[in-house]
Order: sequence, then structure tokens, then C-alpha cells
Amino acid sequence: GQVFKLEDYRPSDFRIPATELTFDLAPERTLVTAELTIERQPGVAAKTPLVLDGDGLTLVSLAIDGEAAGAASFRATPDSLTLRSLPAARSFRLTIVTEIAPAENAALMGLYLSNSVYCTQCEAEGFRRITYFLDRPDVLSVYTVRIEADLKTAPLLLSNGNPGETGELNGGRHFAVWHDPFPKPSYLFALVAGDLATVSDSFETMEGRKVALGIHVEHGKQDRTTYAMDALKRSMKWDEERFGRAYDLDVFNIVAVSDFNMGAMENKGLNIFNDKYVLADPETATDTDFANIEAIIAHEYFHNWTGNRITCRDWFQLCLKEGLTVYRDQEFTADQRSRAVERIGDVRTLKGHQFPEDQGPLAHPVRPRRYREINNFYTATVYEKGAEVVRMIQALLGPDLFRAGMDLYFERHDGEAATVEEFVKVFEDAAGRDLSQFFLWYQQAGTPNVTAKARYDEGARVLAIDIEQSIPPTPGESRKKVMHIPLAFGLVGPDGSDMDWKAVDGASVENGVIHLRKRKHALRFSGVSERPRLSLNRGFSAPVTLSVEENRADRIFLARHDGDLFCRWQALNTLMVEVLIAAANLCRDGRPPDFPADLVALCGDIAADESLEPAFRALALTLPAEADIAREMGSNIDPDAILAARTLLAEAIGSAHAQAFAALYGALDSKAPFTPDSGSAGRRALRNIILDYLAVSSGEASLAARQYADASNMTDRAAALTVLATRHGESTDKAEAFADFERRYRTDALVLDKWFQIQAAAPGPAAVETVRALGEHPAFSLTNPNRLRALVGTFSTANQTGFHRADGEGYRFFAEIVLQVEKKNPQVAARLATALRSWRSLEPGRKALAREVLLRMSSAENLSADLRDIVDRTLA
Ligand code: B3K
Ligand code: ZN
Repeated sequence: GQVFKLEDYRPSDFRIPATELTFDLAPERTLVTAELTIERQPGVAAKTPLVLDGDGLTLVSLAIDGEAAGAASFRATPDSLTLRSLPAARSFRLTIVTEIAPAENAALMGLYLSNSVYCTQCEAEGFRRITYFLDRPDVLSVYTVRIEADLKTAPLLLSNGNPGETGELNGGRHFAVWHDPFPKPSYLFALVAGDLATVSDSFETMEGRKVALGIHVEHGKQDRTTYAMDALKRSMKWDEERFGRAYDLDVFNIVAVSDFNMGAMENKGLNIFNDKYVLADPETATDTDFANIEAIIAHEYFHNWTGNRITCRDWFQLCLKEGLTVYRDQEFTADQRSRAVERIGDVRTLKGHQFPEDQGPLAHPVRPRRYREINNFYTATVYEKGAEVVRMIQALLGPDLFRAGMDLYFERHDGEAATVEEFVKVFEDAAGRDLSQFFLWYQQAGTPNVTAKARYDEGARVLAIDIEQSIPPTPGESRKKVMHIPLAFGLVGPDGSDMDWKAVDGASVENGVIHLRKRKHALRFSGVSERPRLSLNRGFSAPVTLSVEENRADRIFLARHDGDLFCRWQALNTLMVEVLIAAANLCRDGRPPDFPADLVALCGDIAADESLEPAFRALALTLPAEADIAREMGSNIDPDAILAARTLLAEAIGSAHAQAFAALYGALDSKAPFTPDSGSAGRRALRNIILDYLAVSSGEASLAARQYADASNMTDRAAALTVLATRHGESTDKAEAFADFERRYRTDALVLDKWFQIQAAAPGPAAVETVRALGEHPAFSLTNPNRLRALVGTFSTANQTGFHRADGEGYRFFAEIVLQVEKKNPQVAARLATALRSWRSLEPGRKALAREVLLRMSSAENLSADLRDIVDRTLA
């Protein structure tokens, strides 16, 4: 396949100032008429050919300035339309008619049918599956769209922008016209047509615009939109208050569809969502679902300014909209919920998804320099690390200058397709700062390692800290440049409060932040009255792997007393990881580990500490996931030993505090009706982690079985089911609960996904057979991405012992499925296949088996560009 390179960017020779589309919709044969106003850019010769992108298209007719084009004047293939003899005038009109079949579109890119609803997905390059176009983000056009469809099956007709004329047509058909006054790239085009129920509301912007809000869902699901609508209105308000950005059209529509390749899509004025991220009520959705809905509704809404009003010049700049918009949605959640809890959650996500990417064969910079398939670059690095980079800019400048920079960004680039350089420049200009070394965060892949060592001189009352950075090589980048790493810090005194200090070499220390700009720093702080504990990288100010040379007692102390809640969590988590790695090594040698009493005691104290919010206590008590332990081990991974160690530590903590935990479990039992607010969610999270400890230490299934039966909401019910699957896999209670769950929810797809998911995650060697059998279940489907991810995605990413079973059966099953999926939906198959990216860290036996299966995939016939790209890079 072709390799696209950042340095090859060239502006287009042509513009398309106006695009008029007419859709004559039918499942098997939809006619698309595109009337394009084409304009040659100044200085471009009249003989320069116009090459439009296509993907699998059938051309029906072509006219230039209203005249049918002669066969000799153009060349149409499914993948391009080339016009060689064009009118001499700078501007002319092209009329292109193409024919497409939405019902046959299983890739879910372009125009497709989901549950009899026509919908589109055009990012990144799906518009070219609808009509020939300059399908690139720097070609902005004003769209007018006319949709014609059957009145009966498609009473609702939506597109971007504001609604225009509507009316009836012959033959039971009708039409609607939409006009979007904001020039936009083709990837933001959207169309929806179908029979959906509409929930309406309204929002008045700070500029006095009254916006009609609509959420469109399957009939009967209207009651499940309350939370999404509320989240939307809160997002609109927050963007006004925090960033001064108001909504700009008369309508804002959200459509929920059940077949969707990812979470949601920010099409101008018409966001299309995976219904999983819209529909929620207490009976069917968990607290996690509610939180995801809030975050994704906000994320897509915030794209209206960061992504739509200012879009990307090319796809290498993807983080310009994604990293920034993730940063914005994280800040929104932090403001709506608990800032510390949100930060810990975001860092867990970053470490769980982005660190392994950065440390493996798929590592790439936040702004990649080359790609073969752009859809494979919607990654944790672009999104989550991209957000961390924006967060660091905010921390470097402080809130006021950061806001000034954002204001300048909107002022300078509104209506444009911008670059990352232009984004960083607004902050340099607003703050009068040089961010050239900082810019390496966009250019260099890999997670920096930072090591720190502190020495206290009692006589001189001086603390010396030696800090060093190093960045491991990543594919295509063997030598790394020294980065600018901002580390927020504090010196914690014996009473737990922060101590005073004075930086001897002030140049690297500013407002409580150590700025690493060299490979090594020897820092000295004077006036330090007693030996402090070093609290470093507070709030996770930089996305690095940090190792501080300190003893267990120091870590325990910080976990108990650090004034920065993130660092408290981090200290405890680091302790747990260390202990678990040591225990896993013993387990592998068949020797019984034993766990330090101070750590076990600390867990009991945190559980009981009423001064800490329950959500924080729940996070602190959550043991590092098996995959986290594996990542920290780095090499020679044996997932069975890791699971054994983790289970034993849970047992040790649970039995040490059995009585106190049982009391806490009872005390947290709420009889109040369910509300999805973060306080209540936090109490449920704490109670459910306590349930897990009680279950693993007692071995009694009855408690979880009772919670399952008595649950008044899905959070508690799914948590009980998870405990039954994880801790009581052989019990009849477990079997009965799963049978009951299936009976109750067999007609509710989103809930049934949880049934597949919880079983797919249950650890142990039998998981492969369980998952294989579920793959034969009548409700399983290879074509519905949610169902596929619930079973196969969960198995391959959240079931270490099952997926990595020592005989390779997990890999073989997985490869079979991926190869079947990729025939229909290459994008989803390629995403699934990334589950093998850390294969080189496995112990030799599993490593060889994983490699075998990757080679098998690589040699499969007619591999899609999507899967080929992932498999080749993973093996490289
Ligand atoms: N921009 C979309 C993602 C599109 C993915 C295309 N493969 C959703 C989002 O990030 O908001
Ligand atoms: Zn996004």
C-alpha cells in the first residue's frame, strides 16, 4: 500500500466553494447527485487535471457546466474520477451522479443502513464512498443537501446545518432540504433518514440564540435519553463559561444508531452516536455508562469549535482536534464531578492504553509523520497523550495565559484548516514564550523514563535531587532528543504538610514545578528543616514513567499523607505493583508469596477513612489490573502467575479486614432511589469493590448472589454478576444468575452486551471454550461492532489468562474471528488486532505462539489495507 508522508503535503489545486447534494434514497440503489462549484486556485494552469477521490463508486453520469461530459474528457474508476480537459474559466460546475447500495455496506463507512435507518460515517475518508470529491480536510465547502425517501419508512430526514424546505412527492415519497452556512470539510458531512422517535428540548446561548435540541432514538427508547439531554445542555453552558464559545446554528441534533464503528461522530450540527453512548436509565445502564455518556456527549459537542470551526489541514494533524477536545472533555468532567477522581481515572486510562502503545511496535508520535491507513491512527497516543500535551501547555502557562492563547487560536484560525505548529504558536505569542523544545512532545514517540534520587543533608538543611531523563527507542526513531518535562512537586514534612524550601539553582524550578530541559539535573533546595519525602509529578503533570529511589516506608507515608490526592493514589499503586511483581515471580516458581503487613493495613485504613470521598477510596482499593502488572514487569510475562499473585493479594486484604469490610458493605447499602450523580456512583463503586474483597476472601457466593437478586439498578447487578463470574466461576449461584440475566434482558441489545462482556472477561483457561461457545450463541453477531467488541474485544484485552492461554488456543480463536470480520469490516478488524501488540513482552512459549498467529494473519489472502498495516507493523 501507499505510504502518506507529512512532508509531502501540498495544498489542493482546486477549491469547492459550494456543494449541492441530492440523495434519492433506497436500500439497494441510492442515487447521489453532486453539483459541485469548482474553482481553480490562483496560479494553477488551466491544463492541470482535476482528480477527485472515490472508493468503490459507480459513476452514472457526469456533466460539466450542464453539458454531458464526452467519454474522452474524463476517466472514472471506482477509486477516482480524473478530468483532463476542463473549462478555461476559473470556476465551473460539475454534476456527478453516482449509484451506491447502503444495504450492502458492511464496512459502516460512507452511507449505510443500521436497523433500517440510513446513516453516514465519513471521517476520515468515507465521503468518497458516497460521491467523487476532494475528500481531504483542507477543502472546505458550503453544503446544501436535499434528501428524498419513502415517507413511511423514513419520516425523519436530517443533515447538517439548519432545516429548509420540506414537502411530499409522488409515490409515497417526501423530501427535506438542509443548508449548513459554515464551510466544512467532507468528513463532517452527515445524513440520517429513518423512522426514529424524537426527544426535543431547547437551549438559549449566551448570545441569545435559541437552539432547538433533538435526540433521535429507536421508538420506545425515548425515556433513556434524559441523561444525554441533560449532559448536552451542561456541555453547552460549560463551553460558554470556560472557553467563551457559544453554539452557532439554530438546531443541534443527536442520532443514536446501533451499528457504529466507534463511539460517536461530531458532524456539524448532526452528531451521530453509537447508541451505547446515548441511552441510559438506572435499570439498564451502569454508573460507568452514565459517565461515558456525559463525557462523549461533551466531547462531540466541544468539537464544534475544536475540530469543526477550526479543522485540520491534513490527517497528520489529527491531534489538533482530538487531543485538544479530549483535554476539554476531561476538564468538563473534572468540573462536573470530582477533579482528583477524574484525574486518577484519566491517568489509569493513559497508562492502560497509551503506555503499552508507546512501548510496543505500534508506537508513533502524537503527530505521526507517516501512515498507510489513517483509520489506524485514531489511537490512544493521538487522543490521550495528545490531551496530556495540551494539559502540559496549560500547566506551563497557567490558566489565564492558556485561555488567552485559546482565544487567540479561535480569533486567528476560525474557519480554517490549521496545523499543530499554528496551535502551539498562539500560546507562544499569547505568553511571550519559546515552546520549541516543548514541541518535541508532538514529534517524538515513546514514554520518557524519569529517575529521581533525593539526599538530605541534615547539617546544611539542604535537599539534593538528582533527576535524569531518557527516552527509549521506538520504531523508526533510534536516537531521541532531550525533552522539556514539567514535574510538579512538593516536599512533604513529617506531619504530612508541605514544607518550605528555596531552590538554589532557581532556573529549573518555577511555581512548584521542576522543568527538566537537560538530560541530567542536579537540583538543590535549601532551608529544608527536616528530612522530607519527595512528592514528584503531582497531578501527573507530565506523561512519563517515573522511578523515585525511596524505601517502602516513604511510599507508605506518601500514600497516607501526600497533600496531592493523585500522588497518594500513585504511591499506593506503585507499592501494590512492586509487591505483585515479586509475588508473581514467586508464584511462577511454585512458592507461596506473602504480603507486607503495612500495605495490607493501609488498605484497611483507606477503606475506613471517612475524610476521603468514596470514589477515591474505591480507586485506591482497586488492585492494579493484570495488564498493568504485566506492563510494569515489561518482559517474560506469564499471565497465570500474575493472576495467581493478584488473587492472593486480594484474599490477604479481604481476610485481614473481613469484619470491617462486612460492616462497611452494610453501611453503604442505600435504600434511596438511584441517581447517577458522582457522589452516589462513588458510594456504589466503593461498596462493589468491598463486595469483591468479601467474595474472594470468604469463598462464599451467597453475598454476591443476594446482591444480584436484590439489585435495584444495573450498576449493582452487573457488579454482582462480575464477582460471581470472577470469584465463584464454578458455583450454581453463578450459573443461575447468568441464566436469569439472559432471560431478563435478551431483547435489550445494550444490556445483553454486558452479559457477553462479563463472561468474556472471566479469567482462567476455560475462558477460551466459554468464549468460543458464546460465539455460536444465536444472539452473537460478527457484524454488530458492539456485540463483537463485547465478546472478542473484551476477551482479547481484558482476559489475560484466557487470551494468552499457554497452548495458544486463545490466539487461534482470536485470529479466526479477526479474519472473518475483516472481510466485512476491515476497520473494526484492524482495531481488534491491536490486542496482540505487546506480544514481544510475553514469556518465550507464548511469544512464539503469538508470533505464529500474527504470521498466519499476515499470509491470509486479500488482506485489507487496514489489517495489513497493523499486522505488518506489529511484526516489524
Ligand atoms: N472524530 C471521531 C472519530 C472518527 C474515527 C474515524 N475512524 C470521533 C471523535 O473523536 O470524536
Ligand atoms: Zn474527537
